[in-house]
Amino acid sequence: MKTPSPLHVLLLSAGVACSTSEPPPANDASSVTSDASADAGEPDASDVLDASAPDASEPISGAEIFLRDCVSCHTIGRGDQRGPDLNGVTDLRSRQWLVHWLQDPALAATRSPVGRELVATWGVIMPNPSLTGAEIEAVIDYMALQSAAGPLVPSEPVSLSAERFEAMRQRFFGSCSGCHGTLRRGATGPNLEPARTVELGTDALMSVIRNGRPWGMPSFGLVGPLRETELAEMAAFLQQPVPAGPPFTLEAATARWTLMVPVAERPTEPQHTLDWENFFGVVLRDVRKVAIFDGASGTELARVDVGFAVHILRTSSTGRYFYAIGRDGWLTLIDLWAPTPTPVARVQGCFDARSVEGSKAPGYEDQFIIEGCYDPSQYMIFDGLTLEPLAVRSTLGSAVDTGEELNEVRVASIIGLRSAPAWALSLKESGHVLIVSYETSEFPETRRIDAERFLHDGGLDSTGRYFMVAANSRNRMVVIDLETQSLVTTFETGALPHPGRGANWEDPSFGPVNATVHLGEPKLAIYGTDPVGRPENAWRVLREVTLPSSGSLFLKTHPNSPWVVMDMTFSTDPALARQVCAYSKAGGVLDRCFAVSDRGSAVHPEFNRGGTELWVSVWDVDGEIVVYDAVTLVELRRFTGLESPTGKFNVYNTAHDIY
Ligand code: DHE
Repeated sequence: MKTPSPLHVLLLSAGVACSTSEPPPANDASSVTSDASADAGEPDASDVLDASAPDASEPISGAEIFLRDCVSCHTIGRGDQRGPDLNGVTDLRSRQWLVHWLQDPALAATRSPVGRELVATWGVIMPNPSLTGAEIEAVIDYMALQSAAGPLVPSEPVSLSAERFEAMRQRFFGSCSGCHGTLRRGATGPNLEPARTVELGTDALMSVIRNGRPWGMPSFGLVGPLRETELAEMAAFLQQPVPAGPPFTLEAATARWTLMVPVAERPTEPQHTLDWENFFGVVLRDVRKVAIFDGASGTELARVDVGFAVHILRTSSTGRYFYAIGRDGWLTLIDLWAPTPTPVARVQGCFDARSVEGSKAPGYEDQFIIEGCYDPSQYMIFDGLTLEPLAVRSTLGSAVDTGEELNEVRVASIIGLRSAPAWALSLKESGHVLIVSYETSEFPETRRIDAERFLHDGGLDSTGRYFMVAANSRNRMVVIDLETQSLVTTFETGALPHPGRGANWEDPSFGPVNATVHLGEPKLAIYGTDPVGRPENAWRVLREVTLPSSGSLFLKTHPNSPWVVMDMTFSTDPALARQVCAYSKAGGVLDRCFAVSDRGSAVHPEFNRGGTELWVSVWDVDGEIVVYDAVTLVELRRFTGLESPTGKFNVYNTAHDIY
């Protein structure tokens, strides 16, 4: 192997790096012959899959390469998967064609008629397996031999002790359940219940987990956290029935609630002279901490311990408090008026959570907090100043489209309305937007708006009236009118839209617009948001801009910056994952993409309060925050020594929904 990353090239479409090697012959479609053995030595029979374990000192065999890199998408004799069944492929294509294809699929896909046809049929260019010449010969020999020997039967799953089953359950919870669901029914990622995983088989599961896939699945075996021995254990775990999770009650939350600083002991005005509305909270994802920076001086003011793999921060309506939500459901309230930012209360509302929001309606500022849970399917409401648990409700219900009763309905994004004392909750599996009122202590659910299944992340338009949320595995954006509390429309943008909170600006031709980037294709899609002033443009894609890669997570802008800036964090090309791109609002074009660092991945652009600085995280164990001038995009400074910095949240912009 030339590199440790056999599947590290993406490639849904444009922006694919080109190679200089020769393309397949132009007449390859007609040159398909049965010449598999013509110019290669006879394969060794031990290359068929049930061969005994390999000797580490021996070169890797064709069978091993196939199992390691190819079975995630292909079978031999067991039907098409993500890619075609390769049974008899060596009879169908010439050896020369296969060699060219395996050397550089992107080049072969553009230059050869068969390649073009394959891309049109399968909708994706095969990732480059990065094989040496000898490995290519070996894998072609193996495909011929296995086709002759009969269907490739998946390996038996390894047996799991109760202890290893529990370890894999925890691993799944930590790394996989966010996309595939705690009950493995699928959402952003596909269904992983036994009916499907047993059919896929041990080898295919191991290969996908090890190498990732171009449409957003990380390569967990190559970049962590799974070790090679754990791949087999995870593949075995996934083929077993899904373990049911226990409930999480209000009493359980109350038992886990700690009030460190009672309200009466908190200051009534800021205990420092700093511009606390320009503080940034930076998530240090893997070390359970949030770093708080003074945006003006760049000084790190505090590092606060919060939950396991802390996910995001939100601010209270006034901005005085940061709310930190961890994937383990722990919620921490941090007081920014204390002499140094200090945690003042902590509580756990469920086992697995992603979202949190405060009460924002006039007269209710900072009074209540809601936590949206992934597991169990519920939300919990707390007192906004003490975190005392007040109410818990299940979100279980039926799907908007099929009416099927669901046993998992996770809470994704939450918006605090300003026009009414209520929150809007995106219910992922069922496809509803739920309106929960905090006008009375019963916290009634006042509306359940039918929207679209698999709701995920979203934000407001510049007026605050419309909530635009991605139904990402439906490739659509959903628009909710928060004033009438009803669905406006849904519209398609591209493969797996992922806007974060989106970005609002004035397009010179189209008026007020918002936009999303995509996990599944290299595209920025820009759509109109003004149904009153520009009804002809509202809720339709007006501009599509091609990015160098898919795998984007977030985009941001600020009224004072000429740029909309976006990342490509989950690009399978590590060089592109380190870049961000800047779209010119005035020019209507992608102006530039640039590397933020020589390591890790660039993630989550965020502006300072005045819109004069742009902050970007370098997500790496040896991570950084890189600060740019928000007009010139010249680097101003770098904060180093940060472990796995991901999201960062400016107090003023978060409190006032400026993005
Ligand atoms: Fe997030 C927002 C869920 C993985 C960083 N993420 C959100 C929201 C949801 C969500 C529902 C919207 C919250 C809201 O607005 O109320 N995130 C999930 C997942 O289910 C998923 C895909 C997988 C998982 O296992 O958690 C996931 N998220 C990640 C990451 O891996 C990221 C990049 C790094 C990390 O630290 O976890 C990440 N998510 C973020 C950030 C936001 C976010 C920074 C807030 C964006 C903003 O600008 O407000």
